Amino acid sequence: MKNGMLALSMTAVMNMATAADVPDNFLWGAASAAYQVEGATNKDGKGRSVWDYYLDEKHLAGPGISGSVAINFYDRDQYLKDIQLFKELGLNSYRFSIAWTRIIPDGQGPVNLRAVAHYRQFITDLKAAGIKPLVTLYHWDMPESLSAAGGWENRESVEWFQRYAEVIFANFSDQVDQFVLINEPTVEVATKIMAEKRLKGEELTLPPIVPAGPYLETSLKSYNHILLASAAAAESFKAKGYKGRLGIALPFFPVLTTENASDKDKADARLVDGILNRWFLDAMYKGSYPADVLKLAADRHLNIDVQPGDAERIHDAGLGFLGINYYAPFFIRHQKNASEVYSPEIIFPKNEKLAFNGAVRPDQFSALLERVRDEYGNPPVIITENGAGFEGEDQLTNGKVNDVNRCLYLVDHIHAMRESIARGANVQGYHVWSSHDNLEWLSGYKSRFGMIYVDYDTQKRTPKLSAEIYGKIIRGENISDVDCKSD
Ligand code: GCO
Repeated sequence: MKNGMLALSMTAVMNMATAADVPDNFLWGAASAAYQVEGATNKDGKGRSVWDYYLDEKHLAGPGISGSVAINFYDRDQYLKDIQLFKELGLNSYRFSIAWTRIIPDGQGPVNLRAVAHYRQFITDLKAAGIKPLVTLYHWDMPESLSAAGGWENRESVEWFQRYAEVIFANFSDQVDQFVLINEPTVEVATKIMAEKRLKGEELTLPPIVPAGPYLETSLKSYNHILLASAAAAESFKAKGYKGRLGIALPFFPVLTTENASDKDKADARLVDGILNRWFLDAMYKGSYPADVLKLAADRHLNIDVQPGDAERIHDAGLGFLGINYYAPFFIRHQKNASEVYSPEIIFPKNEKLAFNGAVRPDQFSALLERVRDEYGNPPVIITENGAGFEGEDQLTNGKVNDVNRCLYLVDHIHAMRESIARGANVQGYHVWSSHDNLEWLSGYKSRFGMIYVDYDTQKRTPKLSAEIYGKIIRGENISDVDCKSD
């Protein structure tokens, strides 16, 4: 074999993303969230969530854009067809969320049995197709009245959520043995800040996902309450002796600086890592909040409502798995001429390939998984979200959608995950965000993330190239980058 050919075949081997080398009973899945897919926002006695308010009433994503129809996933005729597509794809796991406002329409009052029956039927239908449910209790859709009472900024949210979680466990734990309690605290808080700004007619260019300045206090306070709410739910689960395991889905952002970063850039990057990543991991696995972030809050006299015993309580709740949502790293630098010591800003280096949620960096996915292995005792991990969308990519032409960039993204990230598993990371499942194109919050329907294309006018579904290739990976075929080609 000529040297060149050897190099070529080595590359193909290196980039192979097969289903081999994953633990037994590995979950190969896809994910979605209630408000992004269900529609039927007035059906079966549903109450209003803050997203009904933001989009249906206040049109924050633009005129006529809301979750009132979405991809019609609440409808059984429709979702049965979707489950059939999942089955054809080979999924053995599906992550979806239950809407709090369907189960307890006003957030705190009586339980709505029609909604309980709906989700019980959905779970029965999934399981009949051989697909295991991974059920998220809360994916951003805070009941409107509770949001008006301060939402996660109010310490009472811990009890609000605990009661809701108790209702879910009582009604579903005979059918479901793995629950994700809360989804993506940091991104939810940032999105809410952005929505509230829009309500006032102001616009932020980016959601304040890297909290600084006026947003730091609100963010840290909410993160603490969200972690406490998860701990409280886990205490109830344990006290009742339910069988199964609980987790929380956290979006992690490896924090990078660019070449020639200054000491100030590096110091800000370290704090951003403290706020977005270590804040959660340290509390859960070490029983303390990171000292550098607490000092920053103290120096600024912020009221973040961290009380003695909070972090220990979060640690002692002992969640059974860590849900990781990974999309992209952040590149951080210190803002020019900033008066505050900690004044980070996100930058998008020109040499990076960019998806909607940031730079495409599978190497950082591996680095994250191995950091959790090395610094946090290698807990069981389920990848609860990983995926991408690219400007202008999802075009339906002659009945096909050749989403080559999404396909490459998935192949390369699954490969990176598999390498980390081979190096000992305790990863037990992987879920693509998302099964279908759906409502991307304040961005409306423009940004597509699905493996299944949705025509929003007709609700017709078309599995994309990425779905076909993901199915092959699940079936154990040797897939590499070269398989992601349009035909
Ligand atoms: C989440 C995510 C999803 C998004 C996805 C694509 O909170 O889990 O924000 O809801 O749709 O991350 O941006």
